Amino acid sequence: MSMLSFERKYRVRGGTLIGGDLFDFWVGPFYVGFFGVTTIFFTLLGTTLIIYGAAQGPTWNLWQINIAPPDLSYGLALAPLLEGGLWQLITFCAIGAFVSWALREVEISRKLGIGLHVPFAFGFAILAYVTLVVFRPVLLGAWGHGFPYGILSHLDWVSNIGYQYLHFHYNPAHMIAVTFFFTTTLALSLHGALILSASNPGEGKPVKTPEHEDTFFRDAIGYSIGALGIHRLGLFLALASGFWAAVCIIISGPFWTRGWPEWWSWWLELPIWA
Ligand code: UQ1
Repeated sequence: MSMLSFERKYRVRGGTLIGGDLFDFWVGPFYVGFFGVTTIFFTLLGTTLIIYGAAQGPTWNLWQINIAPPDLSYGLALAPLLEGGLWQLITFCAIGAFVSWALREVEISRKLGIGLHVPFAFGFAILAYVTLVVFRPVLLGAWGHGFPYGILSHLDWVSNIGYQYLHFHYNPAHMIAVTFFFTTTLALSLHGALILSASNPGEGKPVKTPEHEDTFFRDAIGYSIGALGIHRLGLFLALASGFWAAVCIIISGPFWTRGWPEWWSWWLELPIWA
């Protein structure tokens, strides 16, 4: 079915989570919906606040612009606008925009009658962000534990947190997260390469079939996970990356305050060495 007649068939009302027919329409190619409106609202407000924050100085250098969270002394209270209050409002807008976008994905999926895998996957990205700027600061008792909004400043924050725990690569959850991130790139490079290889057999030759794809891996390693399986594996690896990334930072501080290398003392203290 051509895309044009497909869209005519599926662009029907219904599937909304809230508001019934209100905002249940398209603008050009884009579905709007109640959550499209809230996405635009939070995005425009948040972006305006970022620009207002940048305008307070001291620089317009894109790399150096920084909007910092409140001082630790403010705890979990609201701070004055120019002393971290902007960061708090921007964080609120960011979460509002991300969650709105996820719910708009849910509405589109419901209209199409497909699964909710896409908003579910995006939910893990939201979880990772909210872990950094809400869950961990709340557990530590101050918004000041959130990361600053700036290109270089957020890198400095990550570096400082790393040194605070002496050597972050000894964080076991960080090890698991890094392993999942790398395995995700391995899986997608294998998958992308395999699909392109079957689709490009050489000029004038017919495109090859999924049997060819299976056979390549059976010949190479004695096992093929299958055309659907590789996508299940890919989604799992990517979600596990984000999940363990969230775990590795939420345990740093709230559940482990010393250097991460020291965590491994449990190994040296095993009775088997005695
Ligand atoms: C695979 O087995 C497979 O099934 C045919 C694919 O689908 C097209 C793939 O993309 C890949 C990469 C594999 C190989 C993966 C494993 C885990 C054996």
